[in-house]
Amino acid sequence: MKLASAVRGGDRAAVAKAISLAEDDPDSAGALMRALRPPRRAFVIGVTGPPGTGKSTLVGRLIDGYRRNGLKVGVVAVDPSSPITGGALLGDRIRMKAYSSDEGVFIRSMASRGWSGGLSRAASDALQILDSAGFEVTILETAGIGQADIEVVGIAHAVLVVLMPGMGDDVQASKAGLMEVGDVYVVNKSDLGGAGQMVSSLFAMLRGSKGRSPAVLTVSALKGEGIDRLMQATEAIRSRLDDGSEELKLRSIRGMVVEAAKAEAMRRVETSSTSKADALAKLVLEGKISVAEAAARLVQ
Ligand SMILES: Nc1nc2c(ncn2[C@@H]2O[C@H](COP(=O)(O)OP(=O)(O)O)[C@@H](O)[C@H]2O)c(=O)[nH]1
Ligand SMILES: [Mg+2]
Repeated sequence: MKLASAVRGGDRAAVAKAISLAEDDPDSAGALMRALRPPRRAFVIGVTGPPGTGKSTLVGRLIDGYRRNGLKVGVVAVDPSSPITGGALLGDRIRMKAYSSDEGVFIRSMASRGWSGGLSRAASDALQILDSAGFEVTILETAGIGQADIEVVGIAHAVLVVLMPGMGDDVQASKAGLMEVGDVYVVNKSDLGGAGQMVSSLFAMLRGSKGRSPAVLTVSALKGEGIDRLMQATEAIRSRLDDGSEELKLRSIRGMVVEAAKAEAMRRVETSSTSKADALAKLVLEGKISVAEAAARLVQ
């Protein structure tokens, strides 16, 4: 496949085209994804957290840090359609401009449109495309509003949850699962004060999650403070990957398989003929099979 080999050759236009396919045309994207090599090289960082906490600003710092280390960085930012972060979209564009002359950086924004219709699969595909194109670090930024936004960062080797001072109650009240996914909890905007209190309430909340000991760091993405320690934390995870940690590799690939499977199941439901659904419904009506069994057969 021509597009696949152009992507593998690192052709930027091909990468952009391939990601558009992943967003707009699941069928062709499926063929492309099969033609690409299985993911294996890139270190995948997931960045999530409520809107406005400074995720995009922090991603900019990570890009700078990894570029300084000589690594190529690809970013997929899923912008929430919520008007609260309208400014972030503009911010992303400005940042995109700043990197447009650096061949070692590729940034792509996707509109979330409420995550319906397999956007998490599109994001997962985009990360694999960037991997195939030779980006050594890939970053997925999603706004941690709903479960789907947060779940998708499960495809990352390292998950950063970005919060800011004064958010303790919001995080505690949210059922979205931010407290379960993080490898590193970043209290950003330390320049505003109140970060210490936020760190204490984070530790209190994390005490409940057994068997996990995520790091908690304070940074100011705006001022560039604490970024070295954050880089050390992510680099410690990346070195486990380089040491061949199969557990870590499996975790990311398992996440990608699950995202692709969810999208595939949805596609099968949507494209299944009404006659097949009708036939299954009839079997349920006749008491021959359960609804659950009919559902399983529908996606088979
Ligand atoms: N004071 C302060 N503001 C910050 C910091 N990091 C980001 N911001 C600001 O917070 C706003 C939201 O940042 P953005 O990165 O777009 O947040 P996102 O929605 O989480 O991606 C912007 O106005 C940033 O300039 C920080 O460390 N300190
Ligand atoms: Mg953002």
